[in-house]
Amino acid sequence: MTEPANFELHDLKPAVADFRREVLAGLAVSPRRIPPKFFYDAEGSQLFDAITCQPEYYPTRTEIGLLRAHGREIAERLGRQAALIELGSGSDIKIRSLLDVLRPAEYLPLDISLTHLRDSALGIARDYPQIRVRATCVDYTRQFALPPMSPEAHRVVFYPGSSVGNFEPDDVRDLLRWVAGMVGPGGRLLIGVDLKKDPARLNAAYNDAAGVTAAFNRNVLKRMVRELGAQLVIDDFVHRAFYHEALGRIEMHLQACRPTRIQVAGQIFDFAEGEGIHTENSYKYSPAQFAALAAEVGFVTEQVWCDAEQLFSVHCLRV
Ligand code: AVJ
Repeated sequence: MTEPANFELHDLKPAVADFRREVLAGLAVSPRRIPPKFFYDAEGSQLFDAITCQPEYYPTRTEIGLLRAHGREIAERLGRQAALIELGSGSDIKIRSLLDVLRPAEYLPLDISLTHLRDSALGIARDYPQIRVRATCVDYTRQFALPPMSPEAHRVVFYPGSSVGNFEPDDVRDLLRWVAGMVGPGGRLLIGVDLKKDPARLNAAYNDAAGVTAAFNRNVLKRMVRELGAQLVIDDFVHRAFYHEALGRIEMHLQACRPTRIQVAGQIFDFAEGEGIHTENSYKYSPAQFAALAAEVGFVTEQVWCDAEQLFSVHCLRV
């Protein structure tokens, strides 16, 4: 099928060499770690989509509920004639509900997962022929140049899904500072942030009964086999996820359930039983905590929407 005229794709996808370098560096330190951005190859993005449908995983459906319930108010806050930039373009439903009320001239989705990005951005270009879709496959945790957009359009950055929770407290300031520059005067940041809550609820969300989160976590090992030719025994690693209340974060690990070894790129990494690889942190915030953090880098909180159960929040910020 030919691509629609209002669609373009910029491919700044990280090379396999970047994955290899970060895996080797992360396995060489103690405790061992692999950054969560490497979950999202084609299979990982599919597994993540499956997570969002699990009954225990409340964030996605709660955020969609907030965007729908407050769509008109959100559109008024964000203003019309905007260029809409989406970081980590995830769920189609979220962005479509925003596009329906915002009707921007341009939509710029950024995502690290190429196939996922292309499929979703192409679908949007076809369904919204008046919107210019400029998709960029990129690791947005590093500095890069945005594709050109009309200078007069005021900019809205949409950062859904509480992906901001993946950043360490120190790094989150750098990220928000960079986003503030992208938003600019007159622009807005609309960001979804998962809330602190009963640990039992959090633990359940990252330990779904169907085992989808476990498969998502272990996919990074499969990816090492597929892309780096690693030799390892997947079944020697089990999924561990728990809420660390003092640090306010979910931690995910791949823990060796027996002594085992990973060979990759000519190097050998031995694991004692119980030793693990730290694969993800997902920080949770209270609305006030997040507003204070954003204020540190110059954001003003205009409005925060939360659901009745206080599970999830959507913040509208300006610089
Ligand atoms: C996409 C980072 C927001 O932390 O909830 C879901 C990723 N990891 N289940 C999250 C994830 C395990 C998700 N974020």
